[in-house]
Amino acid sequence: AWSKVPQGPPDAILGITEAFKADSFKEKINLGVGAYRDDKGKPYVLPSVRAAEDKVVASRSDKEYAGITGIPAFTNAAAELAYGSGSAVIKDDRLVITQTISGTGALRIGGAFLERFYPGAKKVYLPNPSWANHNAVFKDSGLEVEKYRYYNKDTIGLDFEGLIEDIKAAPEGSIILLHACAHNPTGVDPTQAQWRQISDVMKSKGHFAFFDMAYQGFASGNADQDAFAPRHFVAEGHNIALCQSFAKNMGLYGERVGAFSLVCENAEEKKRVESQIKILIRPFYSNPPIHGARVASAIMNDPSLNEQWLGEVKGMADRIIEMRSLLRTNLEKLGSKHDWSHITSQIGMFAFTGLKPEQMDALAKEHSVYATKDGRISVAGITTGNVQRLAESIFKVTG
Ligand code: PLP
Ligand code: TYF
Repeated sequence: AWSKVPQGPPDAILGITEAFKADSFKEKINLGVGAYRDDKGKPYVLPSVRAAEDKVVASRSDKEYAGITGIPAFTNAAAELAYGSGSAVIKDDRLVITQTISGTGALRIGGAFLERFYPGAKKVYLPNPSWANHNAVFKDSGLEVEKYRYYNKDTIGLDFEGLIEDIKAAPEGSIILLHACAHNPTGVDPTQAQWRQISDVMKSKGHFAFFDMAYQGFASGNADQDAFAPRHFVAEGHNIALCQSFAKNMGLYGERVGAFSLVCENAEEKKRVESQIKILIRPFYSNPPIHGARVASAIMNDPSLNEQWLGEVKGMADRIIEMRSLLRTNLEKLGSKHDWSHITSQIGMFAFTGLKPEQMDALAKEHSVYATKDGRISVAGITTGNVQRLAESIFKVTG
């Protein structure tokens, strides 16, 4: 039956892990996939997650199905984390929120809801560049995908004028995808002043803001600060969509814990929208997995565990900031004549080095340093033990 099925290409990001594994060099460095590592280069399970997991196991809960929209104790806490405790949209009962299969699942449910119900053109504008999977998720949801200018190659920074021009030029009522913080892959975020302008322009055009927040807490180390953009949009009257992932900030990657929410006009609209979200999810997977959501819920609903967790998120964010700084100073010490200030000004898990595809190839072939061709490196893969060899390798391929 499948004789006509063509061979597909491997995933650009996950393929790097394969190449890394195949390399026998002892000091090889994997800066491909965006997953946090400790300073020994090992995956890190947060102590707060271990403690919450112990609580969940000790509770000897049954394994009954959750409802279609997941575990309420989890989604309620996720909403407070994203929108702020005491947020008006929660109090006014106009927020629809559902548990999802991590951030990707949130995007996919959001895509499907827009495809079915968005009253305007079924076209979503992504920043250029964006997380590679955005394109695939929205296309598979039946939406058209367009780009708006975001990154300026020459400044290795934000092309703010281009962004505003493109958002202004998009037809009224367009769907605009925004990375809430720690833009992947560039690590370049708008400032708060720029977010305010983006909000104003989008309001004047009647655009719909669709936020992807995969790194809350991971960018600055402060979860409230990282949620500035979606909270500001809501305060300005935007009825936003929001995707949340707990993969990075709780290190729950494979547990697939996330949420999708929609701010509605009022409680009556919320009820209608919620009913359709359920109808949409039911044939997808009926209801979400429970274990990871129970763990996240145990953390967020216990004040002391919650405080511990926020401290651990800050610890991860701080280690990344320190590695950025070490990489930059090592490059400068080697006498590199390039300006590496973007390595420390960028934010979040990734640095967009500005290295060309040929230079990335040379890094892999000659130095066993693996990362994506676009020049993105996962700073979370840098350690005090490998940063010097990394700097030397980058220095050698960039001259
Ligand atoms: N959105 C962005 C921008 C991401 O970088 C990621 C993960 O790398 C995700 C969403 C979703 O990840 P997950 O499905 O593991 O939560
Ligand atoms: O490194 C990145 O940008 C992500 C990592 O299910 C990732 O693509 C890998 C698997 C997955 C979600 C995100």
